[in-house]
Amino acid sequence: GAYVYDPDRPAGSLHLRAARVLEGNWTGTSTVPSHGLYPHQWSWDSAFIAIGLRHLSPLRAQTELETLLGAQWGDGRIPHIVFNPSVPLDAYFPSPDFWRSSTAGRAAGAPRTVQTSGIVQPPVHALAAWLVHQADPGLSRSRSFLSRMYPRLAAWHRYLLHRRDLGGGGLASVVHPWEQGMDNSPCWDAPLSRVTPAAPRSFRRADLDHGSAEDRPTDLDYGRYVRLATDYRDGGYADGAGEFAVEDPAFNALLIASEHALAAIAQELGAAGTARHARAERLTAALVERLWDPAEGMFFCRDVYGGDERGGESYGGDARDEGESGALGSERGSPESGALASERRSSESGAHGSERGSRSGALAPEQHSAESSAHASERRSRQSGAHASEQRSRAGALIPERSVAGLLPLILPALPRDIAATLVRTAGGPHFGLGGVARLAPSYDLTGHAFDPHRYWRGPAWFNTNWLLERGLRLHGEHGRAEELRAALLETADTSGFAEYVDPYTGEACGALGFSWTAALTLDLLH
Ligand code: 9WN
Repeated sequence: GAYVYDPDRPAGSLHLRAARVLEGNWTGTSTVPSHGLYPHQWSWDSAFIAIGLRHLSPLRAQTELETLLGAQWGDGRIPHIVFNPSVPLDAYFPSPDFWRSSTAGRAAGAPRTVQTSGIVQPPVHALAAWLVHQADPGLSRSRSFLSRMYPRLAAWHRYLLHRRDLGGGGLASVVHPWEQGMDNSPCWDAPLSRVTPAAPRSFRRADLDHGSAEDRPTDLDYGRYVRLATDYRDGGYADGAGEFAVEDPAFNALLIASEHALAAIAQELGAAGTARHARAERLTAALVERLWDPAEGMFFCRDVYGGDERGGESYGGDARDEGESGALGSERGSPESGALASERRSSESGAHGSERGSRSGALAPEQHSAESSAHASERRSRQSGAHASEQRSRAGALIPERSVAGLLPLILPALPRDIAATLVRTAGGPHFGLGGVARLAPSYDLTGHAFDPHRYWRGPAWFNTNWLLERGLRLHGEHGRAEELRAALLETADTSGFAEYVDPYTGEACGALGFSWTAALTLDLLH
């Protein structure tokens, strides 16, 4: 698809420079996040990229999502990486020979012809597909874009809401920090501390060839990432057997927002969207019930295996090792309050640990093939939707770390008004400094014990999370704050050279430059 340049925009404008970044990162069928550090296709990157690309070439935006969903597994999962076979194996770690999707993933229905990872990333895809459709409904209809995407997106949500309901409370769990997308967030420190790292010499990090070591996750983090991924692979990518399971507010909020989008897609295709909207509302209620902390005024992650016999150690124990800073409330400096504290107390007293049976999940038989009609999958998902609520839930424990993930449910239309108002206040308060000391919302608590303004997801500000906050502010009528954030995003994208992430105070560029989702979301904000 040819690029559509607006002749009214001056040459060299922000719009043009953002478009050039996407042009440079386009491979012919999809867009790399950045050629050096991330030379393949990434799942949630592609969703954000498509949202920007739709303003330049709706055809490319559709193709971006079609390529990704073309690598979907039979069980419904959308892999977090689709590998480009022409890129050398040692350009990125872990490479296809680590994941071995076409052999190790056979039982889970991994594709035979394309190599992928076996984990997932946040489900932004239905939202992206709907926004891409809206950019050029005529083209979309003429290519049957939505009717081809719908059954795949429905199978994807079904996978997450059933196979991944490891806590039994209706929400999806991530089984690896890479799945949530904020790889080294301090939220993972406690659950990761129970994972024995893989031997440092058993793998070679390619990321350090491109990124500075101070900005990237540590070797110890990588040892644990490798261990979790290896165990998952060696178990045939079957769900429910791993050591790590976390219910994350951002991952689930994106799933719910995408469920609303899927309802809109179903309606566009002539089916009823009401059941999906209703399910999205039920999920919003489950999110509030399981992850909202009224005293802290934000959402927290739930460590599904935290504080039970499986993990062995409850928070407050000393499961962490060599020089890792504590993720514990007692080391946090501030006294705990509210639900978080009582949650911890009950997990320490071992009140929740005996319900392991709920984790195996007696679910409806999976449909292994993508369905042919929107109506059929709508009906089936309604039927299977009944099963999740019949499971007993396990409590686990909330993780007392403030991540920007805990603000992102602001994107949800069915969020109770008082919760939305509280989130807006928390975003502007001392922990996130939005509209105050911070230029953009940091990935992690400015006052947190693990805060580092340059280390990846432990403090720097990212454009995708801030773009989501901007949307959430607008959705809940906070137009002034949204406008301010939009202006800050555009300015920072411009001055940082479309950086991967920035110092939240100064806007100084970190990580890769010419990063695709930064450019794509800039374009979206310009429209
Ligand atoms: C692991 C591609 C991805 C993003 C993630 C970001 C980073 C990969 C890595 O890059 O993760 O998936 O190698 O660090 O954390 O959010 O999707 O841009």
